[in-house]
Amino acid sequence: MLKDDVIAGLSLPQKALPPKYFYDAVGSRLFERICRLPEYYLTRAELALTRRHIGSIARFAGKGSELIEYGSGESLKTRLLIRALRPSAYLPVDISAAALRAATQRLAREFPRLRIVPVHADFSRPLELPASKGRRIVYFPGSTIGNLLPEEAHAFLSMTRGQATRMLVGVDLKKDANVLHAAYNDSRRVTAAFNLNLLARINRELGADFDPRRFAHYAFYNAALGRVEMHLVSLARQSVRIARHRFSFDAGESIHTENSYKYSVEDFRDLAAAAGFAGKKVWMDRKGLFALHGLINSGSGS
Ligand code: AVJ
Repeated sequence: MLKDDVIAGLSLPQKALPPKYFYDAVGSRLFERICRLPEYYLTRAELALTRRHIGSIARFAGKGSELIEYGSGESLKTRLLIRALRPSAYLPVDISAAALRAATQRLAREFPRLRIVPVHADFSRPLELPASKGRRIVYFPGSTIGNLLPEEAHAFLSMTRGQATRMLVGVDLKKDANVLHAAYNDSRRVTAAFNLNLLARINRELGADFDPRRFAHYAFYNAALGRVEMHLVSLARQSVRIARHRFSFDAGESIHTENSYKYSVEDFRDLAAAAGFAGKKVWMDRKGLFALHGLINSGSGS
């Protein structure tokens, strides 16, 4: 599927690669470093708001419910939530088998009585979850939803409507473009390494011959579309071989590797409403950088 997606993406008029492929072992480690960067406020802001509002978040989620998390979290905020919620089961859903295993093992050690049901799946497509034994809450933190186009986010929310009546979604807020720019152009160039690792991964796994030194990390806030875009820009006219395919790049031509949509509270509530969810609660950090939305399935009557 990496191969098919790479061939298809590089065949588009605007070359593009899906951001879910950032997270191989090297990329996952780079992402953890991004989360600790001074410029990358998202992780700290979401953790701060979770600490600050954990009581009301857990009450909204319903103590003792089954907790479904998209993008398996062995993270601090997930552990806070588990401690406060005491879920009857925890179902982490992740595309990466390695990440899923690591999260499961670590949480099993920390919460020996918690029933953990790992689900290895790509949630950019509809998926079936194991049958539930009770009330369920979906947790989708980290502004991962920002990677989806609005129409994809709509489809994802509609799918989860069949899985739980309530949902918690972490969403990065719109803010000063300079703050956004710094977060995706850090001075240590970790984000650049994260972006460029995608080419190295394609070399490793598909035997391609990308020269990552001939591409540059480029990230900017596209205000008209409300998203940060990441690209890899070709520094020269060149061609690259992948399996039996060749792809040509003009100097300055880019591969679009990620969108990171930013939503005001209003924007996100409108998106959720169109997918059948009412925005019931919203929690923020003190600086107003990041939001956690508490959504209720509009048809559920609860
Ligand atoms: C994990 C998708 C929320 O978009 O901010 C970090 C990934 N990309 N730096 C984000 C990312 C560049 C991140 N998400």
